[in-house]
Amino acid sequence: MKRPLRLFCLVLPSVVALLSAILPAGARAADAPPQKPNVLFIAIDDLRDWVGYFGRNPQVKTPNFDRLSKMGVSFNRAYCASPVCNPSRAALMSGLRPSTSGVYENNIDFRPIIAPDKMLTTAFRNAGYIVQGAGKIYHEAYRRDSEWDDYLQREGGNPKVPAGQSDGVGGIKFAALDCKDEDIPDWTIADYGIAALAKKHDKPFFLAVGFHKPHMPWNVPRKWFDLFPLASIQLPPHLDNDLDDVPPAGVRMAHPQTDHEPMVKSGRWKEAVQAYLATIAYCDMNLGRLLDAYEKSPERANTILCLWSDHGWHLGEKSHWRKFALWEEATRAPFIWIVPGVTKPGTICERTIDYMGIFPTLTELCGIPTPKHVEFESFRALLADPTAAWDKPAITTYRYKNHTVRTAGWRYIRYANGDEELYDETKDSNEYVNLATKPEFAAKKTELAKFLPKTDVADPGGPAGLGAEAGEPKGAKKGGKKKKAE
Ligand SMILES: [Ca+2]
Repeated sequence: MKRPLRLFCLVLPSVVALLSAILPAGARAADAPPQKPNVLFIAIDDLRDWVGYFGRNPQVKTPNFDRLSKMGVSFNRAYCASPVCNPSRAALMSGLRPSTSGVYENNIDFRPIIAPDKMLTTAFRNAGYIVQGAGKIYHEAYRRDSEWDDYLQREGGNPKVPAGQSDGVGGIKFAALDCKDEDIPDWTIADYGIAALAKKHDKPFFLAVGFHKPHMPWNVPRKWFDLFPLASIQLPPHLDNDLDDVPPAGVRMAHPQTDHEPMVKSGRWKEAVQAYLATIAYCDMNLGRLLDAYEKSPERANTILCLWSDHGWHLGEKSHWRKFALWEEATRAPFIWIVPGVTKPGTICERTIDYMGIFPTLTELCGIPTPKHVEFESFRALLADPTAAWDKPAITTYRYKNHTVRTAGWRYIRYANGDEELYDETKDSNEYVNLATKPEFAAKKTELAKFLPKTDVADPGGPAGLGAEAGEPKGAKKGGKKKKAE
């Protein structure tokens, strides 16, 4: 660079700074850096890959998820850090994996373990954002109001199933109700988001809206059930003997005797599927109300939207129900982003995404320093170009030392006792055939095992969950975290 030009470049920033300081606000607006982007952060509870864009279940009715999907980038292979509400959410919000924090289960209160200053909310507040929320962002009982500038305090309770009416089969709770959409807390939670989006803000905002549905109980107004006539309900693809080649630690996770066997015996499996579909449709309606507000928002052009569900759900696949497992149904979840100026409408990303990337991606997009403790890296490049190179697998952990590694083509599971599963996703997307015992796949297992977490903090809640049941070596060292399970 020639000397006069270089001198000019050195002096220019000082001149700009000086002018900014002396000119009135209106005069320098054109030169001012754009305001940091706002964030609409939408959490869904227990919504598996039964959303239109996945093409996984043709029965689903999700017009508003589909509408959102057409507005931004939808991820086909996004995986939670843990297939359980509290550990999934604590990890996503803190940037610390369950195997690092020891927050493995719902009964482990993360608050004494992970300080508020580690949290995504704190990173945004420190950057000058107004941070507000409603509904379920963290597992309900563990919310810290001190993390938020404002939080919806009264969202109401779920309507009750009338006496004498069946409320489901065992622990799988479902019933069509004669109530109104407004009677369910998610309506009020959406209202909070709608009101916040309608306001003009003088500071950038981080607005978190956490819907409870389709978490159980699957109790929503009857009209949502009527969208899915029982006679038309298809059971999810499954093999009755699918667990035959699953090792003992995996069978313990499936525990068919708890939910699946009673469900089959009751003859109500299709009713349960209908109820989950109905509850997803109810959730979709509230998402639509929120999207209307987002599209009308005065700050729409500068507002990022990030939607995630905390994990997936089984409805009888592998004779398993609920989350609490390391297979595709429990670990994969809907994940959709709109980033003004970055994402292209209606694009699908096939790369494997680990939810641990949410924190650093949001901070990067908003020009906020990513705290050092955050364990993963930003996937901003995939938001800009969903086909960009990306070779990071997604890791999911359930209880102490049980992990799964998901790459584009493979799933590898290793339980605490050393039991393993391996699935070739290109040929077997239902994960029916466990290849882990076949010698010709030894090298593939070794390759995938390299991605397993290097740290496995002992379960602070006591016995190391399935690890212990599955024959964890006696005398395994307990970590320093002393919090008792509640
Ligand atoms: Ca099988």
